[in-house]
Amino acid sequence: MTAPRTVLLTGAAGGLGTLMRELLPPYGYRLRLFDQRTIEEIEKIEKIENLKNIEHIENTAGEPEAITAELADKEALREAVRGVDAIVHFAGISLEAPFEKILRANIEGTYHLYEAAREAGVRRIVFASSNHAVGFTPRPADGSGAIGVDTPRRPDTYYGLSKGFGEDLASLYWDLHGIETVSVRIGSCCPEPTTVRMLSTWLSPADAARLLHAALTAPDVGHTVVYGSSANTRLWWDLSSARALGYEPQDDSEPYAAELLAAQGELDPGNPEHAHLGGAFCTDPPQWPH
Ligand code: 15L
Repeated sequence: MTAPRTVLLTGAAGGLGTLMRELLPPYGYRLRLFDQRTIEEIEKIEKIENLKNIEHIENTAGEPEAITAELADKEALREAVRGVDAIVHFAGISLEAPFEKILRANIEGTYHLYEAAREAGVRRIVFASSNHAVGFTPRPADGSGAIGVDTPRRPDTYYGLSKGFGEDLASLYWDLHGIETVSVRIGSCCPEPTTVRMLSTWLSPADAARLLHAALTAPDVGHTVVYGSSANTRLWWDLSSARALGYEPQDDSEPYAAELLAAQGELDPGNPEHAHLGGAFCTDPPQWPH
């Protein structure tokens, strides 16, 4: 696939979106930003026009443009996908929430996005799936990276369930409509690991950008599922399908291990929170605040 130039980034004002707004453009992408939050939260862009409930922001050379709308807004989505070469789909609820909210934001929202992509002829999507699609999978005792992408889905929350739906939707739109997707089961993407669990699940922001670039440019991906982590010494899952796209992780959480283990201790296999890939999502999931 020729390198996509213009990429729609949904969830652009979120945690991951904020990191990738900075880290993706150096790979040569021009980002179009999409988020339901007020555009003031998206920096360095200038408001030029209001149209109904869609805010169109900036369109001058070299700067991104932005649209503030919900994924349920089909008109806004049509506008957002027009002319883009690919989509990176981060938007939605990224923690646990009542099913009705997950249904609207993650399940219906992702469906609306794929429909807009199909209508506009967009050929490649990178979907932010999550380790929580398989969160109730028992964790390996070591860093053998033994959990493959073919492990049966065992969602740990409605949130994880919605990520499984997104992966299946991607599979359907590949088979039916020829839209390619890389579904990335992201581990824990943050500047530094802050828990012992994250020593296994951590995805450094720089590696996240490397992985997204590989997912956007690898040829003939059809629908490919990959795990999204750095090359952690204590990795639980298998990165081979990500590496097959050309992803070469550069970071490892191990330099943080001594301090985190001294403060928190080793994971306890007898503790249900520590016994599964999804960690606390299996026992007391963090709740979406909105
Ligand atoms: C996720 O899917 C969440 O969106 C993120 O907030 C983290 O909790 C991450 O998983 C994780 O498992 O650490």
